[in-house]
Amino acid sequence: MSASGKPRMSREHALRLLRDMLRARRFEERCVELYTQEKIRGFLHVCIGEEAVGAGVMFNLTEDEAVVATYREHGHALLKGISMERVMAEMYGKVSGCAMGRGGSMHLFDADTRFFGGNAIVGGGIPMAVGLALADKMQGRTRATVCFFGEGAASEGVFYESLNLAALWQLPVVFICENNHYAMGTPLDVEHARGEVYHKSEAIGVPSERVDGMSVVQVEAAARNALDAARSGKGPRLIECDTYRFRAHSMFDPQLYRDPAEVEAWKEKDPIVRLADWMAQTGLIQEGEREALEKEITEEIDKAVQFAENADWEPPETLHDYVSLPLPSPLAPPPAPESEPSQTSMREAFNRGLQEALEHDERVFLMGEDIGRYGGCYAVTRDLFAEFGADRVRDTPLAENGFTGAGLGAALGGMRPIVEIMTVNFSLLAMDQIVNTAAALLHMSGGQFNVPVVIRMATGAGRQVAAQHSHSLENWYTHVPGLRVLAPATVEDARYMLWAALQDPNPVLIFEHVMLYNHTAELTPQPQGVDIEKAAIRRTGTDITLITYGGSLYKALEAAEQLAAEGIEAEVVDLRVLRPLDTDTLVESVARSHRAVIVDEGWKTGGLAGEVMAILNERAFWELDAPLARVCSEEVPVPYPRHLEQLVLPRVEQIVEAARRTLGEKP
Ligand SMILES: Cc1ncc(C[n+]2csc(CCOP(=O)(O)OP(=O)(O)O)c2C)c(N)n1
Ligand SMILES: [Mg+2]
Repeated sequence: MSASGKPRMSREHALRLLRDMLRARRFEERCVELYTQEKIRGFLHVCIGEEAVGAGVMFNLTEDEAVVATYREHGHALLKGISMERVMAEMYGKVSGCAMGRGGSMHLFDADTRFFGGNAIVGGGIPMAVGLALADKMQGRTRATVCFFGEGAASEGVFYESLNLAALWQLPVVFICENNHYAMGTPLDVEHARGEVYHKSEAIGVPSERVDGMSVVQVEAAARNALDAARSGKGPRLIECDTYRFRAHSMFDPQLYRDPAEVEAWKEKDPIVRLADWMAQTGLIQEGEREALEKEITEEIDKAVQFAENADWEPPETLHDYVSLPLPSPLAPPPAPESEPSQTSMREAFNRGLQEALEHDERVFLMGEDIGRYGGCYAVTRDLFAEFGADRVRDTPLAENGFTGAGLGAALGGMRPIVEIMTVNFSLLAMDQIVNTAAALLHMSGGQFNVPVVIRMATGAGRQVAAQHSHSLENWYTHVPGLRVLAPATVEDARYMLWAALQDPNPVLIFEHVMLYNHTAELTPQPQGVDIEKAAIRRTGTDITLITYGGSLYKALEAAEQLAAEGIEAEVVDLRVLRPLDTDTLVESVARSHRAVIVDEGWKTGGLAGEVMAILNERAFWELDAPLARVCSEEVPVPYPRHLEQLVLPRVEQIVEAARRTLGEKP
């Protein structure tokens, strides 16, 4: 603003803002047409009416500053610098699109311009932006990350969790709330008890302001200040842009919830008309220039449509590409393996793995609740805070979805975060980030964004902590393509799997059974490390195969000893890697023994044991001499009293009995 209070702006500056808004507007108008022609399918959410926000914010961004957006992000994607051709091809679902056509309208991505999506989970991108900013701060970079979301997202818990993290850690992130007064058909006064989002963020500790989002000049000025603050180490900022969408929420929306007169009233504030009129009045735009601009944009759109029309569909053969990236082969050996065998508890083994990773890879940091000052709720991270400090052993507030999302954002930003979630029951609060984002991102982005995050958590029952701390839900994660799921059950795996997991370019979940933390055995040094791809045969035998993992391994081994006393030699296979399953080892073992019992602390219905049985049915049916059997937990929430808890869990005598029964069956 000039001293007189009137905006002062160069001709180029104003022309670019006008051009940017017009590009977004005309592009989306064409998309609406193409939608009615069924060239574009799925959900289509246009931001027509809201262009001043994207244009104003993007104006001052540098190419390497990251943007995280929503499903209403065509304008943001174009203005961040993705070519219109690639965006349009993505709208068509063609392989030349900016996400290989796999994402469509709601999932635009581009690694070159650091456009991280396109996120169709309302609020889902907010912690990712926090993590990207955290990675920049930890790596000493002075750039900002920008995160767009609607006022609807500001009702989600993850909004509060993420802003709190950004404020606590003073991260260089600028939050842009596009308050368009509706979340689908829900008006602002039904969404929020107090409609101004900036009050909420201010209360959290993020300096915030509200601007007229129909004025690109005001948005741009506010964004410039916020970006400067973020870049200069002053921490996060939030700008709430008061704006309005002129069209329906999506193409399926008959707009029953709002009065057409209200829409017309807002159209009077059209940000494009407003800027263009002002430019005409002040002589910043000359006769004929607007027409020339429109013509240039129409030509660009025509070209983009032509490009999309001519582009190819992804061939079916590459459907499975980029579900996961391959592991490096060979894996690098651990940098500091033990030199001598020694009696070691699983807890110590995990701790040493973490210590080694922190010491030998400066990108590694730990993040989670009570992992630092408290030493970890199961004391796995004990002493690491004292050795590595608060930055690298980072205590978080109680915010599973927020800090897990920040972890994957930090992984995208070049770090190697190890996120600890206290127990698998609590990980359900973070499932959105793990399943909807971390696991899907690589495929959804057409191979552009992999998420090398490691997430550790305790699992299992046996400590009388009842129904909300005791379940074995790891098999829920084994359902999800894109994740690697590990279940170390020996001291060697506990000690060395982490180093391998950190080399995985994909998200890895490590499940640590609570009853194994005190399990102590001689740790045999593994100078080459351990693999994270194969199951392990922990005991050989040819009469029957007992297949298990995690906390049930030692029950299966004990059952095998009891069976041996009866002259039955059981082979015990430790799955170790729950996804992707090493089916070859299972099939080979069953081909030798012809009988199998699967032992799984999860519930039977929909569980991992059933999956293993199905695989053996598909791949080893003709090797079997008896029906497969399984021993799982009783189908009840785990109760508190010890006698009942023990009754729920797989017991050695049940395994022995199942094996005997299986051996008694005649083909
Ligand atoms: C977690 C989640 N809940 C519900 C939806 C369905 N949904 C999609 S958009 C939307 C409204 C979001 O409103 P807002 O955040 O204000 O963004 P706007 O659409 O207004 O730009 C809803 C409820 C979703 N995609 N994700
Ligand atoms: Mg909204």
